[in-house]
Amino acid sequence: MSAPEDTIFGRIIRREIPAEIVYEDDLALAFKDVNPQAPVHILVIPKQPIPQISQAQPEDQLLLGHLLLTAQKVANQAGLDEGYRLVINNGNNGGQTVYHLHIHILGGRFMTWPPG
Ligand code: DGP
Repeated sequence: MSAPEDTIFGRIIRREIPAEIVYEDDLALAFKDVNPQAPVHILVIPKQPIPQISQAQPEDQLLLGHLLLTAQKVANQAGLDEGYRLVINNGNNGGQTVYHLHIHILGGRFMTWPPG
């Protein structure tokens, strides 16, 4: 697995490649997904890279809480008053393709269940 610093998201954090950034603070960045699966599809990532949720540690507790509250804030900012879905894909069977932890915010349409 590549070092987290080497993922495409690390390059977005460092502004080496462009992204439509919608929110930033000291700990987190949120930007529009390049391949949207819903009218609103935003990714929330920690600036400190954790490869995947299964590798998070007890000391990441505050950061993980911050990411969820950031997702809430960004969803509100995007006007998703009718609801939205937060998704974390983990590992190969979870459909994870970028190994820098990210929360998907999906909204702007009804989300079917179960997901694929
Ligand atoms: P996942 O499959 O959960 O690892 O989701 C990775 C998401 O990242 C996927 O929905 C597409 C998105 N993505 C991949 N590369 C880029 C990129 O260069 N820019 C942006 N904005 N999104 C990207």
